[in-house]
Amino acid sequence: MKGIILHGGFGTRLRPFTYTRPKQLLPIANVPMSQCGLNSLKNAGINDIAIIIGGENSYKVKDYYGNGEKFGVKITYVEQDYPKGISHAIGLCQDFVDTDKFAVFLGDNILLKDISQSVKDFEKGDEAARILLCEVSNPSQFGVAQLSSDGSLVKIVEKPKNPPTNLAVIGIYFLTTSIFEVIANLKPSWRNELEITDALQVLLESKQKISYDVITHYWKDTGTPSDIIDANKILLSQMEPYFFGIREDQVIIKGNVMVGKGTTIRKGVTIEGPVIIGENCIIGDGAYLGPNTSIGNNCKINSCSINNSIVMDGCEISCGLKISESIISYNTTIKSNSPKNTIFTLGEDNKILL
Ligand code: TTP
Repeated sequence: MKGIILHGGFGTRLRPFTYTRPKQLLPIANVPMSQCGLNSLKNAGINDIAIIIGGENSYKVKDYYGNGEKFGVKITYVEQDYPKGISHAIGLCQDFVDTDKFAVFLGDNILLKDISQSVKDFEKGDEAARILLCEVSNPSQFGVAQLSSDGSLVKIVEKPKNPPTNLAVIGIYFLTTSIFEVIANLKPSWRNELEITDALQVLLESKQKISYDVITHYWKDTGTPSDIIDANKILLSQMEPYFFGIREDQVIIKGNVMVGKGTTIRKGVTIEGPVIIGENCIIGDGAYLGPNTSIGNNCKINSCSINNSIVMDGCEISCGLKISESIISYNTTIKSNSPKNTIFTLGEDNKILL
């Protein structure tokens, strides 16, 4: 079986971060979110993977993943000229897929479930597609599965006002080449995209079988900043502690803390896990790093408190502030001698809540 990871899209809900890089490269627990999909495919024995890229910053995806060797897979890049929808992106992979069955992973989906069994069942079976469903409390915001009395999938309803079930269709799809003919004849939706739910619906209407697995593990479609903060918390809670840095005297460390090499934790710092700190950071002078916090590589953090937050590589924060539920992008400096007199040099769409 082959694999496809979707790494394109607009990423409008994640501006300003997506002005400078594709959202799927944003780090969660210090790893680009799309690596969750790549690892998941690889763990299920899928090593031949196409990554769909698009937009002027897509070279950053190639820079990171390269030919896949470092990650133990073989990567082919497929360019999408404009985000015309998930089905459009899949349709571009026909040559790559050839006659194989294939798994599609949306690069912004985090799933803490091994998909190996679904892959095995799909490989053995004769169905046209297999999907994963997850119970959600707000089904009206998703594509939702409608099931018959014998439990078979009869319909997928997009963002229903009156949801037939609370089972959302998540962003991992197992498909056969029969989808390509469907996509070739698909009409764009009201938002002018070729939708995956419409393509699956056509399969169902032409009496082709779609099987499904209901997952009960953590799943998140990380489309917004609060989704990313939530996923960061969950991924950190799953990590085993390690400490490759230097710890001075009078440092308080509680809970699971992961510290990379070359990082110094100075006297007087308190860290309350789960917290991950990357390599070559200096955490000093009155810093408190609270639960559910990821600090990237090469950061300097002094005299402030940070919890439930993500600070990316190369940031310098020394401002006496309590920072919570925040995402601070690469190479940001926040400094202040007095938090009341602040000077900001910020790009578009930043949100500062003091
Ligand atoms: P979405 O999150 O639905 O769309 P988006 O990425 O454009 O974001 P926003 O709504 O905030 O503007 O996309 C789901 C996944 O599919 C995501 O990983 C991006 C990817 N994608 C493509 O690769 N190509 C596309 O044409 C589209 C629409 C999405």
